[in-house]
Amino acid sequence: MFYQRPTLSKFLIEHLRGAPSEQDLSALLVDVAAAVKTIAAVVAKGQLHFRGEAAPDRATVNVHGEVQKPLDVLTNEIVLRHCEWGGLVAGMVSEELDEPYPIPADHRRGRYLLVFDPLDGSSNIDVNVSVGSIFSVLRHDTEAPPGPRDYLQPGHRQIAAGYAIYGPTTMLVLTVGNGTHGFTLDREIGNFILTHPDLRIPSETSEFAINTSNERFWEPPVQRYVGECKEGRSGIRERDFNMRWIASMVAEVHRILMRGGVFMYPRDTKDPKKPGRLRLLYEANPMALLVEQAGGRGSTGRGPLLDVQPESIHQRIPVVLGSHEEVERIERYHREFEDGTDRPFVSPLFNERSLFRPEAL
Ligand code: AFP
Repeated sequence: MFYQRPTLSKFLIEHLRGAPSEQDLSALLVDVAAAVKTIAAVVAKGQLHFRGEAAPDRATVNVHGEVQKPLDVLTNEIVLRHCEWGGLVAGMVSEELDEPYPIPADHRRGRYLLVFDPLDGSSNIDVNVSVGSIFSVLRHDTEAPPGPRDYLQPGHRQIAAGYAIYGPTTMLVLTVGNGTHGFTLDREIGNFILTHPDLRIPSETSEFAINTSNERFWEPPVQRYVGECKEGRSGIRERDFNMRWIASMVAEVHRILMRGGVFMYPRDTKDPKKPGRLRLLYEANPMALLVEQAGGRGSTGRGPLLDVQPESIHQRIPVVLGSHEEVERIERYHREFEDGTDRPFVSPLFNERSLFRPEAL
């Protein structure tokens, strides 16, 4: 029966029993789950949330110069309120806040740093497509209040990471360092139930996700990889591929955890000032940890995402993650591009590959 499946709390107690120093981690993740339940309720109301009047059109702008939707601001508040009071975190960084959030003086500070994107994919809110929240937990072992530099830890220093996806069902997918596990919100009892233990990403896939409207801005190794996928069985991959693009990273990563695939938001020349669109601390790092804990791989295209030393709290980074074999192939194409050995695949002479395919000779 459903009641025999572990709840989130039971799972955390069992998985953190051997780490007495992480009992606070269990409590923090329960607070994050409570914030997620509140956000799920707000997101599910859609326009009803504004009690009949039109959604407020006061546009605010976040640190990235992006227009903030009312829900961006509200969901940010929800996470801050749920996580600031418990004496578990020393400070927080949010995509929606220019600077790190200090814990109010009337609350005790804890030993963790919470870094989050409260509503990822929010440009999909108005069209009722799945959106999500992404979070990452880092350690802060000193009594002093954290400064910006305390958050600049490489992804392999995360002690927990996860996302919520607000779709037909609300799910919480997380890792505390021993596998990636999925919980489904049972609204009748208001609890997250373990429904997807030990998720594993197939190492091989025939499905890729990328915003192909940026194709002319991609670097040659990405153009090469996507071009081969599009050639399908008529090209060197000798099998057809499927493409998806939801424009909601949480939904793309969730699909990859459920059935494999590769997600790319690579470096492009569209805006030379930006090395990528996605943020390292609260999008790329938590997703890369979840994917690698499920047997996949997270990369910048040129190296492991989890090894990147952050330089600023809102730093952007190129992202390639998913099925191990495909990510390794994309990394190889970047190496071959850098050392010039990819020429036979990209020179104009060979662009018309049909002239040089064995069966065509
Ligand atoms: P928003 O939160 O502004 O909707 O951005 C979502 C996102 O950061 C990520 O979730 C998507 O994968 C990516 O941007 C979509 O980017 P494009 O709109 O350029 O396709």
